[in-house]
Amino acid sequence: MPFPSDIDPDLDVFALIDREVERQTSGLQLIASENFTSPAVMRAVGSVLTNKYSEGYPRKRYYGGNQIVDDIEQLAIDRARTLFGADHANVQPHAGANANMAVYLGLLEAGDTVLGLSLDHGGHLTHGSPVNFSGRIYNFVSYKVAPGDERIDMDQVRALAIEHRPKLIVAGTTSYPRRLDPVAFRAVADEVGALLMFDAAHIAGLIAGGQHPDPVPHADVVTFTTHKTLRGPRGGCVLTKAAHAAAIDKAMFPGLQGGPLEHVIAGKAVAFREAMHPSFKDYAAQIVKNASTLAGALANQGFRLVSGGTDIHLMVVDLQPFDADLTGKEAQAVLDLAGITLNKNAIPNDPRSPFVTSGVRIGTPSVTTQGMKESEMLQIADFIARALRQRTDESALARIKGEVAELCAAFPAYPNGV
Ligand code: DSN
Repeated sequence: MPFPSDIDPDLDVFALIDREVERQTSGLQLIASENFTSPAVMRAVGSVLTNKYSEGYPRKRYYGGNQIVDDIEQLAIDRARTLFGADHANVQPHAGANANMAVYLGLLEAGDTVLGLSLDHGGHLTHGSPVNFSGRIYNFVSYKVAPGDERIDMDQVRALAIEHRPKLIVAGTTSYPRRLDPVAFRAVADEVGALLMFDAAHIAGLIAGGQHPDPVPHADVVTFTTHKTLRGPRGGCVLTKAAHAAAIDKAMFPGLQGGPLEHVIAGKAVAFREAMHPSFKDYAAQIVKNASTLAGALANQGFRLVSGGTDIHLMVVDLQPFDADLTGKEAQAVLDLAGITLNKNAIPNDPRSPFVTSGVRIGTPSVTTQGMKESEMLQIADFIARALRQRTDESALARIKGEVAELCAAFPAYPNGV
């Protein structure tokens, strides 16, 4: 049977995609976990590989016809190992949450004790939140940032590890603006005989680009997503020491997932190759410089930076000193009207609920992909402050949206179209 030629209803989808292209490229994308992936990655992800079932692993599949898919997945594995210097890579996780789930399934028993950063202090749902499978199946104990400097306090991590004797320690964050110290986490894990998992979801691109201490030599397993600072397709990956390879592979399939998304795995292979290019080091360095400049400029506008600033790709901004009545929820909505996309975010010990919050999180991976540098960061801080000061003035917000669109037009994410 041919494909239907009367596809008018489906054209709605493509009209909506065109509108999303316009939204992404005419506004500022400041969500710290997002990026613009390359046309080459999108070509792989949009390929006929989506047609293929390939449960299993290269040369160990359950269905026929996987000769080429095997080569593609092996390429992705080899490139991940080379890029990060890892013993073993599993490139099948559909997402970062699946990568973390496979590690827990492979290395733990239900009820085992795990140490992780509290969600409201910058951790992830899968680091033991009570509403997530991780917090329901395992006995997570949370560490927090210190009340004074709002940084992870390794003395507290050590004290909790000695008190609770976890089987696994999770080092990793989603809204924490500072580097983590893999050596210090390894020392605590060794002292209490725990395994160490490093969740590098946000910072994988910074690690690949030499802008963050490398956790791979120190952690038993490193999980990450491929679509954030690494700039690949949406998905996850697990790197392991050789000793854990079989357990993690078995947990991923058949333990957790069915057929791998080979079109996405092909996109990961492309992205790993792109991240090996010498220009990726410059990209990672510029992300960090941009974040630092933007944080400084926002501080000059009267905002407070959680922990006093940033040394990675993101910052968490406390809105209270700028305007005590302004919530993260309102700031997100107002900035959307001005063509600036970011997300509300709890600050440590936030007096407001996670649905309202007193802060926002801002990241520079996307604008850096567009080629923006320090001087554009000063403009962005100015747009944000002006929009929030004039938040009840619709025409002022429309004016700023026009200025934002002008800036973005000068830095096209996809100069040759998508
Ligand atoms: N949703 C991701 C983030 O924004 O950090 C984490 O899963």
